[in-house]
Amino acid sequence: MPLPKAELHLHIEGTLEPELAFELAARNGVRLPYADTEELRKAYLFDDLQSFLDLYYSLMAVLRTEDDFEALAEAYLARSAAQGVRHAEIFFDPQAHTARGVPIGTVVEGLGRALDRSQERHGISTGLILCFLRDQSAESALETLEAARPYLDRIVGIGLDSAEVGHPPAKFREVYAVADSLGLRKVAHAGEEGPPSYITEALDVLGVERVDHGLRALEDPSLVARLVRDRIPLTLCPLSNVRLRAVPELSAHPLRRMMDAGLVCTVNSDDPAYFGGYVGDNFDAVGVALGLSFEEQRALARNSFLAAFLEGEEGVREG
Ligand code: ES4
Ligand code: ZN
Repeated sequence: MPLPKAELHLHIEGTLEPELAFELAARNGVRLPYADTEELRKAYLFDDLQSFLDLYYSLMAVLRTEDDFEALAEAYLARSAAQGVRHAEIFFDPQAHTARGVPIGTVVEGLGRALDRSQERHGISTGLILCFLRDQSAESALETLEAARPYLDRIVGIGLDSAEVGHPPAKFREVYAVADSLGLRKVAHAGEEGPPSYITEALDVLGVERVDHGLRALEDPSLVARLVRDRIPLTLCPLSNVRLRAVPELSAHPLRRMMDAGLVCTVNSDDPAYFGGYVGDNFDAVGVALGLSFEEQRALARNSFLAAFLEGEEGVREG
């Protein structure tokens, strides 16, 4: 039996498996520049974040209808249930779809169909986190939040993703302030490829409650002290970090050092279709590579519930 866990760092578009991509391409009359799933899988060799993002955005061309987004979310929920996921806070990238002429309502309503029956069918409670693409303008982020207003009852929070370096958190000060006034929870990717100062800025300027990745936090001891003191959770993604070459190999991953420093760490899958595994696979792989005991793995799983935006539960900062 896998450990019960919450998944807090998961891009739903990053769960698009090659088989489903080809199925949706055929259904929608979209031509993919790969002969078959095998050839597509061979393209999953990345040098860095950008080389992954290029493929990630291009493959989204197959996602067009509510049915497509429903199928995508249903497949993720079924797979993650088998790996012990009981709660999932799911990122989505509306700008990657609206830019292609797919309205945000199609995305949210389609995903929502699968999420609405998730508790009953898979035993997984869910929430959506709307992510802004940081390599797009601050104005576009504000327009996206406006377009999302009719769907806010489905959305627990906002996040910030895509190409990090050169797009510091402060660029999005205004949209985070508006989201805060709407009662949305706040997270942001920071310190994946970008410097530790981006983590500090996400806390100071955006007021984030969790940091996505935060991998480079250890480079700044005063930042580590602050994250420990304020019990700010980090959503780490070990297999992602190896595939995108943020760490050279899993045995060199800083997770254990971060846990030993007293940081509130969680383990997540990021884009499981692209990075070689779902969240249980991440636990297993990093557990072996770093020699994590069962107790240590259980602490990581417990952290995931404490760090979740679950109503009426004891939160990590209160507990
Ligand atoms: C992402 Cl691994 C990663 N980093 C930043 N943005 C992303 N969007 C999807 N996966
Ligand atoms: Zn991510």
